[in-house]
Amino acid sequence: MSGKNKRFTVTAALPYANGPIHIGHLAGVYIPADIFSRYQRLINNDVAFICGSDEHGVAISLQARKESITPKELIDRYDKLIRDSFEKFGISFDNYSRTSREIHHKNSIELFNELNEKDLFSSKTTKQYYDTEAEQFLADRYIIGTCPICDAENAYGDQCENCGSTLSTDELKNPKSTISNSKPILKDTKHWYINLNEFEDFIKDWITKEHKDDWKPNVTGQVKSWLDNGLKSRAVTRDLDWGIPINVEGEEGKVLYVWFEAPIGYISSTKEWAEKNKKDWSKYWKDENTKLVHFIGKDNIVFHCIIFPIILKMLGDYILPFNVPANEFLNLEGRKISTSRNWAVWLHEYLEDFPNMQDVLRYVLTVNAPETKDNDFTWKEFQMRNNSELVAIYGNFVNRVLTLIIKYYNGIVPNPDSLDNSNKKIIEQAKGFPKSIGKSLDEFKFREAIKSLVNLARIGNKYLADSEPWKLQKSNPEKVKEILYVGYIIICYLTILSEPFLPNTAKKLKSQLNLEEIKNWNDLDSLNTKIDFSSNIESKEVLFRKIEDDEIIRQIEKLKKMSNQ
Ligand code: B3M
Ligand code: ZN
Repeated sequence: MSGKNKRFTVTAALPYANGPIHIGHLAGVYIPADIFSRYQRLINNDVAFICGSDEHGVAISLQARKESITPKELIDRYDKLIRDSFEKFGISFDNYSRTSREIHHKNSIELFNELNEKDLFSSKTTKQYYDTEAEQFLADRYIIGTCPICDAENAYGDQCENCGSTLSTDELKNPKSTISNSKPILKDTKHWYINLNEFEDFIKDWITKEHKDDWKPNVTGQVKSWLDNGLKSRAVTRDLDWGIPINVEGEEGKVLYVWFEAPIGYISSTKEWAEKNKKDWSKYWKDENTKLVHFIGKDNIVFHCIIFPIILKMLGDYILPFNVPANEFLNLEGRKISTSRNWAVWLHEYLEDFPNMQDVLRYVLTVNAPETKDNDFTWKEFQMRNNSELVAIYGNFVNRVLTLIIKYYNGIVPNPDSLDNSNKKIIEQAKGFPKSIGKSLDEFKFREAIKSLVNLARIGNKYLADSEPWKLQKSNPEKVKEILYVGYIIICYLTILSEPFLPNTAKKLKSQLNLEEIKNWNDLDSLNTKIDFSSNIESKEVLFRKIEDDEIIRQIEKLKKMSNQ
């Protein structure tokens, strides 16, 4: 466990406000970011957990055009849906902003002008693809063609969804406009460029040397392949009618490239939070003692490990990311999750279909997270993990101990005068879990951490089965007191250590066990002084209910029906 009042700025990728949140987003980004932030707060560290809706870019304009509404109407609808579903799911952002807000427009333009006035951009006129029918330049997703890397058809101008490569429009073969389907012409236009190539050595030293051991290999590997191909200059402006205008005399119609300003959105959202909470935002972005951690999916690695760090470096007095623990992708029932093909489990629909079962989805998406390779979510496994792990191990252990305490002692936790060596050993074992789980979380190993948590419940179950207190009630009541005291202590550890992963379950248990006194993990060191041996524990509804086959069949049928539409 780190702790001792460190400061973290934790960012989670700003979701595009052009569609709902699905389980791939949760598994890849938002659940690990939330677990990490909750954990750091629980060991007394200062955390700014920052996010917001990403509301510019061609992805927004295209979806609005598809739905025959304005981009503003689109982002207002999805910003609200996304914000509400995160809130109901319990992602504990300190601030969730949106890049259409004035504070971000102002902040982005200030930083663009600062770099422009330092002459750190090169502005040049080049030939860009232009659609003569739609009478507009074709940036990013306004153009498709054959991917120069993997030859996949329908690669976008900025990214190939097949091989994940980040592209520039002029690299596409057989380009076609996604607006009019016509073959575009080349036309002169002026843009502002960052010469990434000038920072190649900086990136190489910073990531492949300084962070070769503490960054995940899937991240450093992707950065290395980018470096092997050589960094090129990239435009930070676009000819678009939707975005943040650069307000340069004679250059009307030019906006900031969404990937230039969206990461700056983390800073804008921090400023907004700091203003509301009377904090100094610069402590979270300019103080060398602050650790900046970006939670993202693998398709955003280049922007968070190369382009944004170079922008921060150019600005001069900003901190660089301490870690970027990017996850791989989550598939669904063996197929890639796809918003356009409606092949997804949407968070807002899950919350309706499985009310008050946020922790079950948190659990399954953590224990099965695509941390080092793409992974698959199936409804069958969702049911199996809930029934055989949460119900049968975690819930069963807690229920058996509390039922016996209520039955034998009317809910008053027994407080034996002494413990025999075997019982002392079990408690010592439980005492080791905060450190081991904390180490896994400090290293962004969330699967390992949550498996260790369930292991603690397994140890409790085995301890109870081996001790069989129900057989000793008459012959050795003192021994029964020891056993149920030890069982209760294990439940206390399980409860407090569950808070980052299963916050709703932890909250229920803390209230049932009168453990509200325990505010953080360090309080576990003086657990006995925090236990109220005078108040009764009452029996409450079970922590986790069984999920029946018909619920899963319904979900699979719904998925197939929705995707055939
Ligand atoms: N809006 C998410 C994506 O690429 C993108 C992240 C921005 S983080 C600054 O799907
Ligand atoms: Zn490709």
